[in-house]
Amino acid sequence: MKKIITLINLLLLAPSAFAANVDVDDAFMRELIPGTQVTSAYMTISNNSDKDITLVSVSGNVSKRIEIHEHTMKGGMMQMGKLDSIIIKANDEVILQPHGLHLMVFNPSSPVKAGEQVELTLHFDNDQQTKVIIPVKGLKPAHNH
Ligand SMILES: [Cu+2]
Repeated sequence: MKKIITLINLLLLAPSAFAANVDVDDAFMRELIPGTQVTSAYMTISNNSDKDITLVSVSGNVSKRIEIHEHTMKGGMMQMGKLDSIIIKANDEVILQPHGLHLMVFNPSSPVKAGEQVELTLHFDNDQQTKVIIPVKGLKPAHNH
């Protein structure tokens, strides 16, 4: 029943949008580094369908500008570049993680502190989209033991 309500909400909000057949796991946004206006977000996106799906953009409630980025090594230097999209192959997954693919979040409208939750919407080709609520994690991993 819950799933039906979610689908109806999605249709009411955006009549042309359809929920994408993907799962998002291990998602989090990094706390904003003090003194900067940029942070990043990571997740694993699994495509549960028999067709390739393309992530074309990401929007969120804390930023008007979120870009898909990748890190690459060039001449021994780590460089960061913007991607237009990410293809997630049929029944496969793509991992966004530190030092690899990531979402770059520019000029967040709030400080984005550890413990908060933020909302992201992943926009795929064919008007499909998936909304996720993800936690904000601190700059350093917690060492509690
Ligand atoms: Cu980046």
